[in-house]
Amino acid sequence: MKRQQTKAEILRKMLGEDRMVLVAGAHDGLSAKLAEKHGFDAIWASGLGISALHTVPDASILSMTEFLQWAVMMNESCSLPVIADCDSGYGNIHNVRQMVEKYEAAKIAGICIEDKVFPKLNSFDDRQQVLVSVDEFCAKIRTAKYVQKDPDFTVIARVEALIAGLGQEEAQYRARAYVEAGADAILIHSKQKTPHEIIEFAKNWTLPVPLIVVPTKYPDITVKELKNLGIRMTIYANQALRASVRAMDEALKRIRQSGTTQVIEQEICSVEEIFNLQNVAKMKEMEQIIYGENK
Ligand code: SPV
Ligand code: MG
Repeated sequence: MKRQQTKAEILRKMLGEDRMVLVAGAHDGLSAKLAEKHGFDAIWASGLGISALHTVPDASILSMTEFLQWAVMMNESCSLPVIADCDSGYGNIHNVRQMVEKYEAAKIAGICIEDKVFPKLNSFDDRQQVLVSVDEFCAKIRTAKYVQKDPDFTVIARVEALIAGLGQEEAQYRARAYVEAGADAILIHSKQKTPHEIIEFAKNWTLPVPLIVVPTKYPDITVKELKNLGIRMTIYANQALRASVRAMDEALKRIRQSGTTQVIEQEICSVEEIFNLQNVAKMKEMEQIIYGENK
């Protein structure tokens, strides 16, 4: 019998293909399952999303164990590989070691760490972003690569130089150093309202290591345009989160305004749809197998 591919293998293979890998940001099992339903290739266990669910800032407030717990929930809720957003690695190289051991043991397909200090701030926070030195971040990447047991486990290095306003040269310099340190892919992040920074970065990228983008602030760009720039993975990090907040907010407001749920009944999903997402059919199937027709 053919051995089933691991999720780490699936992710690594996708990153090696000449195509755009589409990743949906998720914040729990339900959002991960919906991303799978709509044909995304992988899940981004979003730090912003998991923090938002707990109504705390995306600023290293939750612990690594809490982030891991939610990534595991996503992993178990769908068959897609999960890339865990591991912020700045939850501390120094010793924290990175613990993190890689735990995430790998939990069958998370890959992790992403960013070159910011710990505790971090979300990239769109308007306060000054502080980066660690290239040497310090390279040591974290080398640690992650040294610690991983499965060669397919993916380590993504995220460059925040553009976010911190340090310019293209610094971004390229850092990205190259991170590749040298062993990164399997580079996530280049930008908070500009147009994709000009990403376009310039991608045009100057000559290494055979995949580039990843998160087009939150420059939403006009299409997958086709990103593909033409040589980008290999696009992460829609928080659209499902934002959509769900808007939908819940609207529904609750309208119930209070009108004193009945009838006004929104046609716009919200049915209880049956929830049952489907909960795999109730599987439960019934099990009863059939165990108890047969005439229980
Ligand atoms: C996240 O989803 O937590 C990310 C992407 O890291 S961003 O919010 O753009 O920093
Ligand atoms: Mg994050």
